[in-house]
Amino acid sequence: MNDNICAIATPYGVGAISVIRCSGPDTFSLVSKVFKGKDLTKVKSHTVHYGHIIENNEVIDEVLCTVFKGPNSFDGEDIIEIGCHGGVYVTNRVLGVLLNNGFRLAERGEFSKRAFLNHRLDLTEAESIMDIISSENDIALKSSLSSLRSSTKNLITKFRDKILNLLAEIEVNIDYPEYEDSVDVTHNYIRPIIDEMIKDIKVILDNSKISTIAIHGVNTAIVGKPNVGKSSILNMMLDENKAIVSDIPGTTRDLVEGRLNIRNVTLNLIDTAGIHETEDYVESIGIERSKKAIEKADLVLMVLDASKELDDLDNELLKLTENKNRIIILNKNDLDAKISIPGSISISALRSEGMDILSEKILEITSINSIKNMDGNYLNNNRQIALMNKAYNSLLNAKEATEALVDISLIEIDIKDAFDALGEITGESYPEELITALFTKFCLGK
Ligand SMILES: Nc1nc2c(ncn2[C@@H]2O[C@H](COP(=O)(O)OP(=O)(O)OP(=O)(O)O)[C@@H](O)[C@H]2O)c(=O)[nH]1
Ligand SMILES: [Mg+2]
Repeated sequence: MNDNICAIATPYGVGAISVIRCSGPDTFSLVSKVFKGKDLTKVKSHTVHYGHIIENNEVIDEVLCTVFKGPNSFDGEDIIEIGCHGGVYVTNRVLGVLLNNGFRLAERGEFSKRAFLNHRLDLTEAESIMDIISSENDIALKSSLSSLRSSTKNLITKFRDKILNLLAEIEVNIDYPEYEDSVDVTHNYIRPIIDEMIKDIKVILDNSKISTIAIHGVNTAIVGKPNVGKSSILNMMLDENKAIVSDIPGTTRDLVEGRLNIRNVTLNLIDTAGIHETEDYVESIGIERSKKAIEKADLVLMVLDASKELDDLDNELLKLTENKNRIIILNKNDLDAKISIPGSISISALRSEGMDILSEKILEITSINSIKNMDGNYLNNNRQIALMNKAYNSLLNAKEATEALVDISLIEIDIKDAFDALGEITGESYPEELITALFTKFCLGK
């Protein structure tokens, strides 16, 4: 049995209004005790009522109460949302009145947890609410909204149903081998079924890599030798003088970061210290960081000075970044060109020329726009992706076992593991303590 909880659901600070959310079996009678207006135990669901919050005959605030009767509410319980004036002090006074009159302060994510436990939402839908709140671009918002409308749940359920069917066939075969109508579950029978699922899941995992980058931003490192114009390029891209530019090699000594959106693609840009041999201690630390930034980058902008011949260091850097998702930028094209490299782009950061080509190239290489053709066939949440990977590996093990002709009752264990991992994504097989840990990552009042 749930108790009665309340929390401020709007951000802490001054605004026009604040909303305090109350939920639990006695919500209507408890709020009615402190609300001077209508008797909220007698009003219709989904209606709004004007009145005052009162304590010891003193008016605390003028409010609007929105009433939702369970189970047709966010968390399936009786809910009242009190809209009061949006000052920190007055909101806390109203909250205090509720706490003095039978409500307990909700924990983080407790409303969403109740919605999950009352089967109003599955885990993917609950997570999508937080993903909507933290969305920073259109792709993130759209994919979280579609997840809230069950796209992820349906995706997972499709695989779970297939696996369940296979598990049932295996079981029938083991338990009733004499039963004539059942299919003969041999290694050759189950292998293609597993193989097809492996292929389908691989597509989802590959798509998810792209969508994750699209949602959280492409980690983009600008790298190259000293003085080639990396900081100038950062400034050009951000359209501000964020990094110091000078003709002294070694100007940038530590990472400089910036964030920008190119037609819905978010880039987390890092300008790095020019890489070269140095005796200078501080500079050498910066160079170490540059190398780490290359390792972590989803995209490397490899900058060369077009007005100078390639030297050993350029070649070394080209080699170092060759296996990365990379764009080679020949900067300083306002000067006489000494080099040309197929597939590279040519710009002048000094004159702010070339941003268009650079943007096009970035959109092309990150394949982020392909997300439009993925038709919801991806996951956008790291927890979900990790579990999908687990299911994938279990199915790979199962497939290998069919090839090695391992006893089918043993292969069944791997298939069952995949089934459970997928169930953890939607919350159908998720331990209680993990549920609690998960929801504490939510906002207060959510
Ligand atoms: N002619 C010309 N000069 C440029 C261009 N881009 C940058 N520069 C100049 O090149 C010099 C070095 O530029 P920075 O942007 O500081 O180079 P950096 O790669 O960040 O250098 P470090 O931080 O020392 O590694 C400055 O004098 C810039 O004005 C360009 O497109 N054309
Ligand atoms: Mg620099």
